[in-house]
Amino acid sequence: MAGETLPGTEPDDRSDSIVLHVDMDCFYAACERLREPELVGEPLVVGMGYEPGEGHGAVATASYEARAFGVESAQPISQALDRLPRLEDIDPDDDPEQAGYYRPVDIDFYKEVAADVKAILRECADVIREVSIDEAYLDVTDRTAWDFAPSGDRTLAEGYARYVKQRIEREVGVTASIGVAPNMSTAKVASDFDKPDGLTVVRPGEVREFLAPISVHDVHGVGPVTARELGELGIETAGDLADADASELESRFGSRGRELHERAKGMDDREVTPTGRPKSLSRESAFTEPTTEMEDKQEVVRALARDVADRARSRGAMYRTIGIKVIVPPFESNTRARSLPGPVDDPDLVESVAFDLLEEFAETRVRKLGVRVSNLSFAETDQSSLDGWDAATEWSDSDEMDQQSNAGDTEPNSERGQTDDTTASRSKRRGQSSLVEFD
Ligand code: DCP
Ligand code: MG
Repeated sequence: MAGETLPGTEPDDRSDSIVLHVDMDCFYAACERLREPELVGEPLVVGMGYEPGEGHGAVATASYEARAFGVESAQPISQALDRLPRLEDIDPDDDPEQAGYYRPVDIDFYKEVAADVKAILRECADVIREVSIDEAYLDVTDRTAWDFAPSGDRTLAEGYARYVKQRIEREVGVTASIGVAPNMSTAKVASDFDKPDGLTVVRPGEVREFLAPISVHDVHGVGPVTARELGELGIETAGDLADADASELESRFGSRGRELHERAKGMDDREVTPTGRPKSLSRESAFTEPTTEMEDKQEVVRALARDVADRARSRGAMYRTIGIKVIVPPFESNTRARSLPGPVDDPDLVESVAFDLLEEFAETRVRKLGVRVSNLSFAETDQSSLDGWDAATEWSDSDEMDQQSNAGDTEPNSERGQTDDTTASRSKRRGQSSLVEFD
C-alpha cells in the first residue's frame, strides 16, 4: 500500500522511489506563442525546412488545435496544408476558423526557453536526466513522499509535482505534462496519459493496474515490428503482455522478451542517472532503520568517501570541494560542504573532511548519508578519453547524489576561505560549512 513506508528505508530497494517525467506540451508551438501571444488558442503548425508562403518542409509540431485537423509531427507540410490551410491562402468567403498559422522552426529560441525550464527542474530535484529538448526525468525521492497529505486523498508527491508544474507555467509561460510514478518507464507513460497540461500520478502498488489497458505500442522498448509480432500472438495491451508466459516471450524475443514482460508489469529498477559530463561524483547509502549511532554513521561515511575518492582517481578527476548529505526522516535533506584552496586527489582528506562535517549530525537521527566531491577538474591528458564518456554508465551503480552542482553548495565556502588549509584538522579549526536546504 502506498504511504505505509518511508522512501528509501531499504538500501537497494527503489520500489518507493519517486520519479517525475516532465514533457512540455507542443513545445515548439508553445515557444512561438510566447513571443506571439495572439497565436494562443489558434491552430499553429511549426515546420522544419518550412519557409513562409512556401509548401515544403515537414511538421515539427502542431498545436493541439491544429492536431484536431489531423496535422501531426513528421507529416509533409504539403499534407498539413491540405488538412489545415494557411489563413492567408483562403478565400474571403471561406471560414477563417478552418484555417491556421504556420511558422518556421527557430531552434535557438526554443533552446533558450528549454534552458529556463531545465533550470527550474534542476532546482526541484536532486537528480535530473535530460532526454531531449523538452523532456526530462527527475528523481525527487528525497524531496517528498508517497504518504498522503494530511488534508485529503492526495499524496505529498502529487503536491510536489503540481508545484513543479506551476513553477514552469508561472516562470516560463509554457505548460508541461507530468507523470509521477515509482519508476522511469511508468512515469513516462503517465506523462503522456493526460496531455496537454496533464498530471498523472501512479502510486506504488497501482502500477500494474495503470499499465494494463495501455497498448503494447506504448510499452517502453516496443517498436512497430515487435508490436506486430506481439499482435500475432494475441498480445495487444500491456496487461496481455504482463499475463503472457515469460519463457515463451524469451524463446521468441530472446532476453528482450523477459525485459518487455517486466516493463509491462511495471518492473523497472533503472535509476535516474544524470546526463552529460559530471560536475561532481557522489554516492549515497540508506540505513535499513534510521539511526543515531555515530559509529554506524562514520562507518558508512568512511565507505562512501573511499568509494567516491577511488572513482575520482580512476577518472583522473581532482576535486576542490568535499561535501556530505544527510537525510533526516522523513525526507529532510541537509548538505554541508567545504572548499579547499585548490584541486586535490586525496582520499584521506575526503574521509576526514566528511567526518568533520558529520560532527554536526552526531546526535541526529538519520536515514541516509551521502558523500560528494565537486568542483572537478580533469587532467589535460585524460580529456580525450573522458569526452564522449557516457555518464549513465558511470552513475548506474548505486544510489547517487545529484550531479548538478548546487550553486549555494560551494560558492559560499570558497568565499569564506581555507585558502591555506591542506589538512582536515586545520579545516576543522577554521572551516565553515555551507548549508543548502532543499525545499
Ligand atoms: N520534434 C520534431 N520532429 C518530430 C517530433 C518532435 O522536430 N518528429 C520537436 C518539436 C516538438 C519537440 O521536438 O515540439 C518535442 O517533441 P514532443 O514529441 O515532446 O512533441 P511536442 O512537445 O510538440 O508535443 P506533445 O505535447 O505531444 O509532447
Ligand atoms: Mg513534448
